[in-house]
Amino acid sequence: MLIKRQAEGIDLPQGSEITPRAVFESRRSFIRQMALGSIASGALLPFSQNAQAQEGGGQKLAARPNTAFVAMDKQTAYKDATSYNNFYEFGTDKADPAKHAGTLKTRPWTVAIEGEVKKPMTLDLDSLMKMAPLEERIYRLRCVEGWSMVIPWIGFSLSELIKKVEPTGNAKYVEFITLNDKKQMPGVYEPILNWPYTEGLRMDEAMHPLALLTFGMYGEVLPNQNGAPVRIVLPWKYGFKSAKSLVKIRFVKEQPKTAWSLYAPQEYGFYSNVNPAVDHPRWSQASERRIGEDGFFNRKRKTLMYNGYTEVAPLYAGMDLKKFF
Ligand SMILES: Nc1nc2c(c(=O)[nH]1)N[C@H]1C(S)=C(S)[C@@H](COP(=O)(O)O)O[C@H]1N2
Ligand SMILES: [Mo]
Repeated sequence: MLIKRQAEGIDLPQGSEITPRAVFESRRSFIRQMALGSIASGALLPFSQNAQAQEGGGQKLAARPNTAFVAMDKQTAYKDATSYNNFYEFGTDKADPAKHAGTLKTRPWTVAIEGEVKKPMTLDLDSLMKMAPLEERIYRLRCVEGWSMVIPWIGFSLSELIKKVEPTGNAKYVEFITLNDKKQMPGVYEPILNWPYTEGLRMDEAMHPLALLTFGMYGEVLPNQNGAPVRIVLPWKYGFKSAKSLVKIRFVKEQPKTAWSLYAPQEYGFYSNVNPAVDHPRWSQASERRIGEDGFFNRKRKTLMYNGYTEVAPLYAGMDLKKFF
């Protein structure tokens, strides 16, 4: 997230709009060669390229690939996905989470499921992970700041958990509450956000099969900087909705307050669906930079409605998406 303290231009997308002539020329020759077929297009080789995305040497986590949820884009390199992060509890620089999240103790860990449910429960991590079979799904994730990644996540649909706790008729929203512990998280000494970091979804959004309760990535358990030991991943929404290191999932009647909308309500709405037609008040959302692809030949790509996950459109039928941003 871009914090306003950093205003004065440095928080705007940098570099890629300015194209020196030499780069422009070589790009043209590159495009010509592409057209002649002498350079293979990465977009046509997702699997061979993806084999190079690699893993990190963490604890392995087995999962069955779910081919119904496979972004065909080239995967982000493991190294990039684990060294360029937003996790403000560990600092606001992109490199901070990888540097500082080593102090996060991810076991023992419990997640409390409470509120408007017939079966409230507090589960340890192993019981939570056994609620449904683990799947690998390759999702794009698009940060509100204008960059994106493509990551092979491991988890199962949040709906699997929701069905087991049996929400009551009063459950209209789900609130996600994350760990707030000064001893483990140096960033929470800074009063940037109203800790704990919280997020939320409307019930029908939470039940959408795309919403992934996530325990791993790249064949391994989640690295701490990516939200270990359990997070949510919502690929059609801006990245900040995908809350990391969850400790509580609460079913509620009213739309919950969320950390970023409390911080700047005019900038970060409750829905925060990826939408290239609705700009952030301080920058355009029409395009994005794919992390790891910002070399000479890569132009910014167009941001897609719902980040390309148009199957969620019925959830928002009839809503004014400028108003409910
Ligand atoms: N608890 C918590 N969750 C968080 C954040 C955070 O600061 N704290 N940052 C969010 C933002 S802005 C983004 S873009 C994604 C980044 O996830 P990644 O680092 O795994 O790519 O995590 C989201 N989840
Ligand atoms: Mo983000």
